[in-house]
Amino acid sequence: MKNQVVAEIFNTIADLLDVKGEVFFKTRAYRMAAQTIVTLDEDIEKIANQGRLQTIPGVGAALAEKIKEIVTTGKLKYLERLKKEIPAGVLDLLSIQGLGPRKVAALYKNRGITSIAALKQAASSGQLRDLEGFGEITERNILRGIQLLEKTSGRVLLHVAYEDGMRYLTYLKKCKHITHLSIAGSLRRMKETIGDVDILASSTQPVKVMEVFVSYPEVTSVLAKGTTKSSVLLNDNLQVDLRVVEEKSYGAALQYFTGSKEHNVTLRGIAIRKGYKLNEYGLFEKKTDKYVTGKTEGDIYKKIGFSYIEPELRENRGEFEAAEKKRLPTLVGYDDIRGDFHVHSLWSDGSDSVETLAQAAQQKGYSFIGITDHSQSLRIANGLTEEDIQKKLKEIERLNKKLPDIRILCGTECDIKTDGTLDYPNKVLKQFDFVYIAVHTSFKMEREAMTKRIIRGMTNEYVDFVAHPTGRLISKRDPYDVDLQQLIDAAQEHNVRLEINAFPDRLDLDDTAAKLAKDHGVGFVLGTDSHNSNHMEFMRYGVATARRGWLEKKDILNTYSLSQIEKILGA
Ligand code: DGT
Ligand code: CA
Ligand code: CA
Repeated sequence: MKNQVVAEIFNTIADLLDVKGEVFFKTRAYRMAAQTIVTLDEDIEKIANQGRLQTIPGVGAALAEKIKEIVTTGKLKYLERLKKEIPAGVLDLLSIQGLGPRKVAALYKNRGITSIAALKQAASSGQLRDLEGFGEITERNILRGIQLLEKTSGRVLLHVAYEDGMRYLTYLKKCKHITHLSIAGSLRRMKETIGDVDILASSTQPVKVMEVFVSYPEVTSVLAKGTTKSSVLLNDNLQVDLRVVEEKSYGAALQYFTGSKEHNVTLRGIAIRKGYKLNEYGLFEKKTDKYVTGKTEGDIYKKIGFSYIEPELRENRGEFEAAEKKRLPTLVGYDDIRGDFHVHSLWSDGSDSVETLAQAAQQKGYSFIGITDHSQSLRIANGLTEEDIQKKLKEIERLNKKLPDIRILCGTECDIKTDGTLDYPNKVLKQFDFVYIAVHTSFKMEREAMTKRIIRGMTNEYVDFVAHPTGRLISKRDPYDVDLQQLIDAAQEHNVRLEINAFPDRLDLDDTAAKLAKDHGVGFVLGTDSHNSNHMEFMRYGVATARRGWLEKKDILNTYSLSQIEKILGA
């Protein structure tokens, strides 16, 4: 499918136009179209060949022409022209936290900076502070942003590795020499970023399995090929490792290669104290080296004296103690979710209609969907006026009659202003089925002011949930400075649920914050923050984060029955 190619070109155009200083609505059109195209189920080439491009939301005649050119020639002349105006490295600067198009343009035009390395050099030697709109603080922020980027470089977001890993598994499953097959490593633990994908197989014909492994069509280079271990690079540069073991070691190897390393080190220590030796081949008696068990993970944990520990818990964060006391949580399941609370529609900055979204939710087997468009002052996301809300409420009422198998809840993602007041008056807020509040502006406030701001928002009687409570974007933006403990206490006190936002670069609250909040009696909601119907798939990453935060079904409103939810929300 060329969808990814088209989307990438459109995003690059938008970036280039931004740096050039083009008007906002023009770049937005490219970004919206890219966002839609990349998540279409259908091949864009097929749509183009059938002359249906303009049926894609946000694609008009001009964009349709450009898509046609891309799918037929693989290139776009317009992009080539733009690229001649601005060197490639300049766009890299946009990935640094806090650097918007205007600052990037200034760095390029006034200082000739065309790479992250050059920027780092200039910022650390104090050469930027006298540039208009910059200062010593900007320099420090730039260095911090570069550091953040370096910290996660070489790692990919969970959803990228998950999709690659699942496609690879589907391919390997066809190999008849493989008896057992599983994802291992950080991907099995569903960590928020992934270094490389680990796959484990059992077979009596490892050589043949390796041959199949390296012949996968998405492989661009084979880094190593042996009889027990091979490594390849995929066309998106992600590394995948495969280990092949014997049947009797499969459970031990799965346990070992799932990690985390910290979990394994602790487990091995405990095994030794109990008279065993544990490695990737099995559990053995320490004195005699006699094989005790190794076929399944469950057997190994049991022999050492624990109940089974779910992969998402294997981070050495208290799971052994809990397992020993039989107090491990029964984690929320990936199939326990009955609906999505955080979905944007065409009314604000989403690219699908409420009806399309509701039908997609129904297809997923959901019993409800919460449509949460932005509030009035968030102009860049086309926030809704009070008048729009009346129309939206009417539309949802009509659709609820038309689609009796799914309940559409009319929500809002209402901005918290800097003083903690909300972007709609109470007489408007009370008309929604539920109210999310969120920070989308003035991220740089002082800790105390930011904490007060959000807590004041939570005290409003119509507020139900706080969306993406810390505002972080993985590898792109630090959380805003907020006292998490105070936020958690306020959530508990005012009976406001905190969101685990499932959008892959947010996952906010993160796993450790979620655990902390749970330990203080806070309830949760999951929301994908979808901007089109395909984004609803991201729910699994929200569930994963919840599981990594030790959350159970009862902690998460999305697992409740519709009638319970309606009762709780008064909807
Ligand atoms: P990643 O790839 O950085 O996202 O994280 P992992 O956890 O997938 O790490 P990776 O791919 O280096 O290794 C996979 C698993 O193998 C790891 O989770 C635990 C196990 N492992 C690797 N090296 C060691 C080690 O030195 N000691 C122990 N006990 N286990 C290890
Ligand atoms: Ca790995
Ligand atoms: Ca690995």
